[in-house]
Amino acid sequence: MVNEQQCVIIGIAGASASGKSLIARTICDDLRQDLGTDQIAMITEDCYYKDQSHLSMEERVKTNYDHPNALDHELLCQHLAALRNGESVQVPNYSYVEHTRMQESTQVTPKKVIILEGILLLTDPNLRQHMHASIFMDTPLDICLLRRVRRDVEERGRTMDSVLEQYQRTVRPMFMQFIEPSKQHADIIVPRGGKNRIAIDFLKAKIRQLAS
Ligand code: UZR
Ligand code: MG
Repeated sequence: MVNEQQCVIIGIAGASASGKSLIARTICDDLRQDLGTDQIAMITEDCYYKDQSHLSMEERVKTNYDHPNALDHELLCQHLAALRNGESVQVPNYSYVEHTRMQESTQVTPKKVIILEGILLLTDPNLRQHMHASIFMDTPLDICLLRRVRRDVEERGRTMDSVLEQYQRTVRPMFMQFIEPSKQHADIIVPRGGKNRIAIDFLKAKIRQLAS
């Protein structure tokens, strides 16, 4: 737990396609109306996948993206420390199609509230130290898989075969090894998914209180 009141950091973790981005976006959109448009930002752990521009496409496809080592958590920690210190940061842009960091980045200025979302956020003690509260999306895995197939084919340039192969090879085993055990670190566990309205309202109320 951190004590500084000027920047409230909330972490949302859970399986791939469990509704993390949806709940984070909903909370951000709703809170923007009360806190002011410029007072809340969402940061996605996916932006911190390591740069792989030095690798061939063939090699990039083999990377285990569901393992903590695929992520540059150190850079994310540095960015959180900077934001808490009142400094702006450049969040890398990541391409799921190219499987690497893009040239451009997105500037994030210091905010009252930062909502972090990502599969492996709660596995890292250094990241957990930055969070005022942490949430785990406990959506049933069959629902996550259904949503993942549709999303990765429609939005992330994949074939059905590649999504299913990746699911069996890394997504499910790494969920069991790293993500599910990280649930023990969450303050709140949200069942059913990103449209759980009561959970959203409770979280909004708590964030408002922390930010006031
Ligand atoms: P969310 N991922 C890729 O498939 N390719 C990449 O280049 C980077 C990430 C996937 C990753 C993980 N893994 O399951 C998912 N695989 O993105 C996390 N396999 O994103 O939480 O939005 O589902
Ligand atoms: Mg997401």
